[in-house]
Amino acid sequence: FQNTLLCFFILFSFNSCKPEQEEPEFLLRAALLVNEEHTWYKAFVYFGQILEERSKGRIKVEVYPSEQLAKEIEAIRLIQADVIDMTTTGSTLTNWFEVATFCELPFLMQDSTDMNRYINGPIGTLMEEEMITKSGLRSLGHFERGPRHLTSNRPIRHPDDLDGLIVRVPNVPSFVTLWKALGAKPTPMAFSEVFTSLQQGTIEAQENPFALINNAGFAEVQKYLNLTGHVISWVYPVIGEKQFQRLPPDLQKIFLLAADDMQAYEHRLFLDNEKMVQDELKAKGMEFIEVDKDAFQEKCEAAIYNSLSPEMKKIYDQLKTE
Ligand code: CS2
Repeated sequence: FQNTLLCFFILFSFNSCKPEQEEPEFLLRAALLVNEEHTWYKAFVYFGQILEERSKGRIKVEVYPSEQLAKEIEAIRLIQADVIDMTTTGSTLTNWFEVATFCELPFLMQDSTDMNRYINGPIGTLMEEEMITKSGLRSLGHFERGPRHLTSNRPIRHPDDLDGLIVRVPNVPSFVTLWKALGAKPTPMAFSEVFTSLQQGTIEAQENPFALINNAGFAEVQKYLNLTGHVISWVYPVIGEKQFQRLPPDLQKIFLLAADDMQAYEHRLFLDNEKMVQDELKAKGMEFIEVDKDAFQEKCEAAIYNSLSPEMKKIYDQLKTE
């Protein structure tokens, strides 16, 4: 609640700072968890530029980085409450509908070919439908991410090395199941709290793709990058369905085409960036550790499967045999 108040305050004061500027017909606010250097942020800024151009100034986008406006879960709630309009999200949506778990289910996908098959297949369609009906959000495409890896201050080569390690995870049930099964102590926490918590030692480790590890400056507080690659995933840039429906048909068309262009733009940035961020992380002193991936997978597979509802188990079995 406090955050909601703060958010109203920020929005109000931002608006009242620029009375001389004419208000666009549609002002859309996006709350992102990444900072200004990350490809998602750059993609949203690009989206705003082409939308403003193509709508002849009728649509304007404001992008707020680093969870300044809202943390992921709050951002979803604020979009549902029609206070803000857009964000990026993925398996956090499992808190609203279970099928979202497949965006980031550990050891489910092997590579981006699998990923695209899921996104463009029946499971992707179901996810986008439930996103609208169960969480009031509309997908604007997807941003592919690199594999998630574990960072820590002692090398982790095998699940036995975890031994109660306190690992921060996003607020997503499958991540808790995974790290518990592996022998760590998973602690769900918003992304913007991770750096300070690592610094203060209330958590000892976290897991994310290279780009986000670099973006958040974790190299300053974590020595080892253990190449667990436990999750291959994507996130959805989203807008509130209410907000989308408020746009007249001509602007909806412009909006959806611009969203496709945003996705293509982000994907080019992502591919260019992937190798570069690894070099940067090494230059900042992180040591890359090869891990026994099979041991990780074997130790958690049953627990993850058993945590799924019967309906989700059916989908899982189907995905695995495709
Ligand atoms: C991020 C998120 O918080 C994090 O660690 O990597 O994007 C995470 O993947 C999500 O919560 C997905 O919804």
